[in-house]
Amino acid sequence: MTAYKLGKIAQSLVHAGKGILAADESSPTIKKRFDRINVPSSEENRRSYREMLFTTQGLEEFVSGVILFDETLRQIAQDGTPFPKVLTNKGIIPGIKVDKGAKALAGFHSEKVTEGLDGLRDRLIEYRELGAQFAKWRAVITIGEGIPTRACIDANAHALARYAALCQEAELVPIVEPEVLMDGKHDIERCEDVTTLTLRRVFAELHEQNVILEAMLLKPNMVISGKTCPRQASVDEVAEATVRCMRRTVPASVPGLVFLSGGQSPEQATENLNRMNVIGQHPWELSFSYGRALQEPAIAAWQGKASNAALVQKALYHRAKCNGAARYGNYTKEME
Ligand code: 5MM
Repeated sequence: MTAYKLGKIAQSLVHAGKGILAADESSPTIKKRFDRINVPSSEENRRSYREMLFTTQGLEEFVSGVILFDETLRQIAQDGTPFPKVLTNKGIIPGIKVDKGAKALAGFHSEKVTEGLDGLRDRLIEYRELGAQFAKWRAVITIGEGIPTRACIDANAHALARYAALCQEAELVPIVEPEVLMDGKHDIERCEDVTTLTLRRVFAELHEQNVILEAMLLKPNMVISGKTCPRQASVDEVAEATVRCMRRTVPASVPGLVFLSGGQSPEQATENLNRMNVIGQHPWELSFSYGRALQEPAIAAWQGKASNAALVQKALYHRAKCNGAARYGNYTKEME
């Protein structure tokens, strides 16, 4: 496949009015989500919950792609259809999380580096055969006293670039996700400084590793106040700071930015995305790749009961629709 064709997939993922559903929670993360509603994280519960999400009627109006976890990519719907086929039948592009998680960075306190490069070339070939058309790798940068260190940012940026190059070689569109966490009491200015430095280092490494920018997507955090910062920045401040930071760091040849929600409430994540699109003309599409901000109300509606399937799907459809409107800057609180 040519870079041109990979670029077309990247463009389809950021098609007007649509974004990505991140349903790639690893086993420990999905367990945390299920624990909150007292539902055991068995393989069947994970399968049936995700089948409800993927078979939501009309999801394809607002969702261009779904990121899956290794287990989910191999699972099948009740009628025997493999999940990747369930999605492509609806015109939704299946993707796969390929990193092996953020692990302690040796020699540094409380910082992490994402692992998973060993054997990645072979895994990517298998994922493509199973139907994935794009991939995702998440790096985690923590803000705190004296951190992040330059060494942590550089180690993660290098791994992200090596992953992205391998994806393009295997004919998968890489989503590059350097997440600066919103945990902590830092203010929005500190988040902007750290996000700016992180993205500068990521794009320098992508360049070094010959990654084709037209054939990838960036999944950044928004520039936002730390969760426990006494002064929470307004929607206008978040939108302005995020757009400014992205304009200073992300080349115009990248087709789209698919923001993560990072622990924002579903409404807050929609409102912030909407405001950025209201600000207007950008060199890239500004879209979403939300996990919690799309799924929180759906999981709450489920409570582990198959009889709640219609409520789960209604909740997911609603959030997807609101974010679809935010892609145009057309979201209003009345939609809630
Ligand atoms: C859905 O969660 C993804 C996988 O996380 P783990 O590897 O920790 O299980 C995660 O990468 C997610 O795609 C991003 O963090 C965006 O999700 P949010 O909830 O922040 O929008």
